[in-house]
Amino acid sequence: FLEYAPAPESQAILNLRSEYGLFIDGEFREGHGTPFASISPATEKHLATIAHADAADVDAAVAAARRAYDRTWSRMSGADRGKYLFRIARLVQERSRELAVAESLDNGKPIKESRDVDVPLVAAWFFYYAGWADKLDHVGLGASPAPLGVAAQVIPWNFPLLMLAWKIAPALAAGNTVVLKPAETTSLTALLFAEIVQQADLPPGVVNIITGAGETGAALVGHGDVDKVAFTGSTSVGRAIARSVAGTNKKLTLELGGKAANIVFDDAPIDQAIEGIVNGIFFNQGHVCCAGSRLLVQESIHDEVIDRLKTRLSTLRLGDPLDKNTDIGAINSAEQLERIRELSDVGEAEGAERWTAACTIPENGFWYAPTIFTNVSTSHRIAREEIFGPVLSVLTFRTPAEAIAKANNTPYGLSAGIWTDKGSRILAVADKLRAGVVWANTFNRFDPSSPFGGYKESGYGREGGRHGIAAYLKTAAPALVAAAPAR
Ligand code: TXE
Repeated sequence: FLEYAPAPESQAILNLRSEYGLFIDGEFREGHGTPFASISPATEKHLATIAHADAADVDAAVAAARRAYDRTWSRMSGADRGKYLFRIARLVQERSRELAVAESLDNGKPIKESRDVDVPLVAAWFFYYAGWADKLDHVGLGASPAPLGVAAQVIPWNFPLLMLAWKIAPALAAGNTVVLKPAETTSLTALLFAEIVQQADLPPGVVNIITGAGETGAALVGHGDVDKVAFTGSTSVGRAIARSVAGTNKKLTLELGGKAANIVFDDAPIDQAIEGIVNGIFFNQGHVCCAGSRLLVQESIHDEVIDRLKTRLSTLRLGDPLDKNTDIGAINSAEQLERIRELSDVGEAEGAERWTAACTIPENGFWYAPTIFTNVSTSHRIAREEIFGPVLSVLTFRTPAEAIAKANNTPYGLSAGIWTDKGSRILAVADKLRAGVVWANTFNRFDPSSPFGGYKESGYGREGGRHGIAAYLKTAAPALVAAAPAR
């Protein structure tokens, strides 16, 4: 079962195995559930068979993480934990080409994104948190902050490897052990990461990767011996997880959906803004929780911006994710394609005007051409619900106050963008936006030192920076202060 047998589809580029087991206690093993297929969304061809973890496998993974926590990882110095994380970061760099190809094959995203964005950021995240590990120890009065214990981590399919890094790097740096479940349509790179964990010689059980669908995730986050739950995914599953964790001692962070406003004022640097709007919503086919999916454009420049956007979108190349000239890759799954189609049809039925870029759609696979809706109002479903696809809803405003009111008129609050020439306006508007991240004259920029997370239905807790590591630590005991003797 676990023999190293390259799958025919990808053997020329990658040494993918044809079957992958669960990664528990430092080794790959069979799951008790029925294995499932991983397919390429661009071709619908079979990539590999993936093991399915049932409740007994979840138990075994959590037990392995607990043993590793008690016996090795929580007892190790921060400096030693840091060395392992640095080693992982370097191995990610060494295997970056292979990881990028696997990510594009399995997820459908363009290779220029997985190669230039996803994989480099994965390494950056491990380097950054490796640097934190020894800063948490200190000598002298007062306790060092303590890890929480075993972390259960469930991630989505839009940035499979990067979301893994966001979850695993801070958890390990802080001294926790982890059981992570990738999304069922994108398990491959998490399993390649498990190989890296072996190569880096991490003590068995520190990182466990279990694969499966929603029930596997539910069994993991509901497990009685888990101390921390971290989830990124849909708001509905986030709510179910919050309910299952309520009343337990588990700490919880949730990173959920978004409907970000990208606000363009009439004094904006227009060439830069057009690129920022395109990057904001069409990067990764719009499968981005912080995507700039609502364009709020000042009325006086609306027609010019829309004309220029249409011209720019007509130059985007849709197709083979492994072609380095591709701008728009495949939609991750048939289900997601259906959701995008349904909500876009609702947009038209509600009276918005649809424009679609003229692209040749490949015969097989799941594809959606870049689409813009104009004449959208704040009450339209396409202005309120996350489409999670390459679809932009355009609204207009006249004054900064109206822009702020419209931007905040959403159940979400993950991110926002402001385009203007005036620094004072950036500060004044950003201050009033109820969003966890506000980009000014840029969009979708990520850095491991910046905290990322949402207001309202976008979840709670922050990932990245010192806030991200604090989410995996018990509050440090107060330092002892010795009183001066009374005279
Ligand atoms: O997400 P799910 P789906 C949004 C986006 C998208 C929609 C549906 O709008 O169209 O959600 O996507 C695991 N207990 N986002 O259905 O179901 C699941 O196996 C524990 C936004 O794919 O939330 C997977 O690993 N885990 C988002 C992960 O949760 C459960 C990213 C995410 O799947 C579970 C993804 C359960 N009961 C979707 N049910 C973002 N914010 O980035 C499922 N899972």
